[in-house]
Amino acid sequence: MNISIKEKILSQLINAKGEPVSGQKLADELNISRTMIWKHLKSIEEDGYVIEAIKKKGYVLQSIPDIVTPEQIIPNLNTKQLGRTIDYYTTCESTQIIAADKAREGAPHGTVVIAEEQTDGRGRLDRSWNSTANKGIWMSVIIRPAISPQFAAQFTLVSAVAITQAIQEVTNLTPEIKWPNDILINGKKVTGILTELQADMDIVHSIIIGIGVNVNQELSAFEESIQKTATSLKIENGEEIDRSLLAAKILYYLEKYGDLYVENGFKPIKILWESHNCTIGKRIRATTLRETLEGVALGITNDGVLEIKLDSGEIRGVYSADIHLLGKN
Ligand code: BTX
Repeated sequence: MNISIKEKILSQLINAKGEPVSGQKLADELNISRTMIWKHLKSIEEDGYVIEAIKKKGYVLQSIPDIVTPEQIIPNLNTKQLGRTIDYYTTCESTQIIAADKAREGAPHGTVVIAEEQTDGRGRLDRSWNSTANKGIWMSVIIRPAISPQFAAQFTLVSAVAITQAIQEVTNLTPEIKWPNDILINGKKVTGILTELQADMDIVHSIIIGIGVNVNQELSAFEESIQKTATSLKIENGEEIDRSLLAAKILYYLEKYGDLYVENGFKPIKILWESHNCTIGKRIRATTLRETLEGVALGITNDGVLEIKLDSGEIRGVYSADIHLLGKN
């Protein structure tokens, strides 16, 4: 990874955790003049960081802006490959479109595209995804696992488990997973996952996992049509959440469970998924592209397929559907 001088200076200021960092020491270590250090510090301040200069001691980072730049995410990142290359945008149409292009151009496993705002965020089946500026995590992760294309859809479930775990760790909230790709808190959607595949018949070139997490929005930030069904982490626990920390944790668990899945198959993920799910045992309506089924969700198979027991007693497996929870059996 190519780290710029500016990123190196910022990283030193962040790692100093409020202690002064000497300008001379920075200049010596980075082999540039004090004037250049000062210019980089000015540029860092223009990005929203507040830096105090203390005579004879150095520079202290007083506050950091709420942004999801690589400089903010990487110090919190505990991964081998995921998020080691981060492509950051203040605004874009959709991180998913940029990531798809990058994947075709050969971007390495683990590349992340992240934006403060999406003007045309996408959900499944070309639905739109509300992506308010500076309030959520809107990111697409390019992964290149050695699996057959037929197993790629299971990465939606792997991602759901990873995001749930990360939210739980950072906020103490208890999210639930509604099969296959919704994460809910108190029955409202806080996260959407869009898994897209670039593959040939028998080989996966890349999977692009689009992750949208509502983090710091107030209810009024959502379009009226979804105000009854959507929520944010802030609405649920009343506190602002550090988005870059949460993004780093999501990447951590995504790498951990992605590796677990590739090495050991779906079984261990299934157990985790089941422990977080709010679908099994419930009466549901499943709308697939072809039909609408009503019955009781029995569970997921070892392939991640949802089994539904219809009122006729017939058991049907669905691979992809919109699920409406109708209440307990
Ligand atoms: P989905 O098809 O399951 O959900 C889309 C539906 O969810 C919409 O039709 C609307 O009813 C509702 N909705 C829209 N925006 C929100 C929101 N912010 N919060 C709650 N509900 C909402 C889910 O598709 C997949 C979403 C993936 C989003 C990520 S963001 C990064 C990446 N880039 C991109 O364009 N998409 C992905």
